[in-house]
Amino acid sequence: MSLERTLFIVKPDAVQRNLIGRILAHVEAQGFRILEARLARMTREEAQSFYAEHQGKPFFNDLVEYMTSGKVMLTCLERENGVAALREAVGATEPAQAAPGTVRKLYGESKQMNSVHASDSPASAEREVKLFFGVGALTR
Ligand code: FUP
Repeated sequence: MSLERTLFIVKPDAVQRNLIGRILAHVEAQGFRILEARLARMTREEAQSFYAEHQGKPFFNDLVEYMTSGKVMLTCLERENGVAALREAVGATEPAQAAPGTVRKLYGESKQMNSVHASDSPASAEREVKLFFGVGALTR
């Protein structure tokens, strides 16, 4: 295992409910280091590009609408085995099915408003970190 970087986003529903601090404290307590962080409202183009793999699915337009509905907290996190470890810390897409103690179980409201995003593979992590923080965030 080695240090890995991954993209973690506190989504609009959680930002709106004042959960940024609690959610970042939760992942920091599990050994993730915050390398980059920026509060921003995604543009429509950014959200469409970010979720390009879901283009054409029935939930795509609603998903883009939701992700651009308010500010998100964009972060790049680093940890040993970071990509898989963060997916485990975040839990299943549907909060009702997420394991106890995971971020989505604790804070998620629905499959769409599930409070956070975590990259699903090393390749996705690289693409997503680059999209929001530039290629330099992968090495510096
Ligand atoms: P995840 O990797 O857990 O974020 O989940 P997916 O990549 O499968 O889905 C991306 C986002 O699309 C989810 F966070 C929520 C949304 N989604 C829906 O709103 N409805 C669905 O049926 C599936 C996903």
